[in-house]
Amino acid sequence: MRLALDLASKAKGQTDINPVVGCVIVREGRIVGLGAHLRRGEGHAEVHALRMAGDEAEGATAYVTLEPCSHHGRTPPCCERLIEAKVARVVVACKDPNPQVAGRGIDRLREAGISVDVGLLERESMLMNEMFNKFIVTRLPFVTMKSAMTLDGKLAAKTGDSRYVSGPQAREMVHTLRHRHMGIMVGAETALVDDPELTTRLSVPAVHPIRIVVDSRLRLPLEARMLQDRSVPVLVLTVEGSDPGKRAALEAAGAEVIDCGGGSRVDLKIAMRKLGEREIGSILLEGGGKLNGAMLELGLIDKLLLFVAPKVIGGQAAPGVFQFDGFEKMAHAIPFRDVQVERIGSDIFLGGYPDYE
Ligand code: AOF
Ligand code: ZN
Repeated sequence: MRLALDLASKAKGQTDINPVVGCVIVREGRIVGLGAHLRRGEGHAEVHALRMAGDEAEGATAYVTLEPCSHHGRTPPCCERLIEAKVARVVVACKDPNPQVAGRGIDRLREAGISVDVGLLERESMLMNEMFNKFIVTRLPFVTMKSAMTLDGKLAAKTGDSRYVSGPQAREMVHTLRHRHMGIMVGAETALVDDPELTTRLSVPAVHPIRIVVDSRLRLPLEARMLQDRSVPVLVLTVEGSDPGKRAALEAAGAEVIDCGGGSRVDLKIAMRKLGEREIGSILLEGGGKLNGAMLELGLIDKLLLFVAPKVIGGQAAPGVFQFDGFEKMAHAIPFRDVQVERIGSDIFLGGYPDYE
């Protein structure tokens, strides 16, 4: 199962809204088949592993990181393939939360006389697919907020300069994160001040996320760097009735402009729903402070990844990592659970999940 999880983890970021899944088939103490789901619409992990195993699948044990599917999606059901191949036993790490499966795959295998064990390395498998697990049930994107801040919680100096808060190792990790999310989102302010490309730049080829700018007043300049590269879409989220001239110009420059409510500011809940409808299953939120604050206040951030650089920049006007009205009492602060801490180069990495209860 560890090997199956390992295979699955290598495909992170390339399966679209689909989960990453690995499968290892073992017979009489030997591995006879290996597989991973590599791309939405193409073979599931079990199919690849069964093909490799051929006749040796008969009487074998299949280790799968996710419950074999029971539905006809873009590909036929895996549980039927396992039954046809006469596998004797299937070990599953965790159940598939997809309402079209949700235990039916396991039931089907058992009905066919196959012995099924569920729960081996379950936590690892669930964690690996946390984005899929949310999206497939809610149809809303899983939002990971990533930020780099100084010890005094600042994203930039009072002048706006932010190159760089964190060190090179932390910055490299950010590009891996971009590869693993379907969308990347920033506020108009960040787009104006930093003029980011928002592409994935690793030492190896990688997948670029769809770029999303929250821009109520359509302030994104036509010269913005992200508009120069048309190979990756740019979505501009705005409000009904924002400047029609600017809207037409942005569209002519290749951006897609999407209305999210009729207020003075983008309704972020509507925004998440509309992005979900477009099957953007995961979003990396890269600030700035106002957008981070608004997203947190609305309970729209699922996970936080923070790089804390051990330095102080100071400045009343220097932007803080979460800007919102705030709470009256420390007891009302939003706590984070499952907090993980690591050293990344000279920085401190902190991960966790906001608990909005
Ligand atoms: C498996 N093995 O390797 C994967 C599974 O429409 P499709 O064919 O792309 O199927 C997608 C659904 O199948 C997905 O939502 C999830 O429930 C399941 N994924 N199941 O048995 C796999 N990737
Ligand atoms: Zn399947």
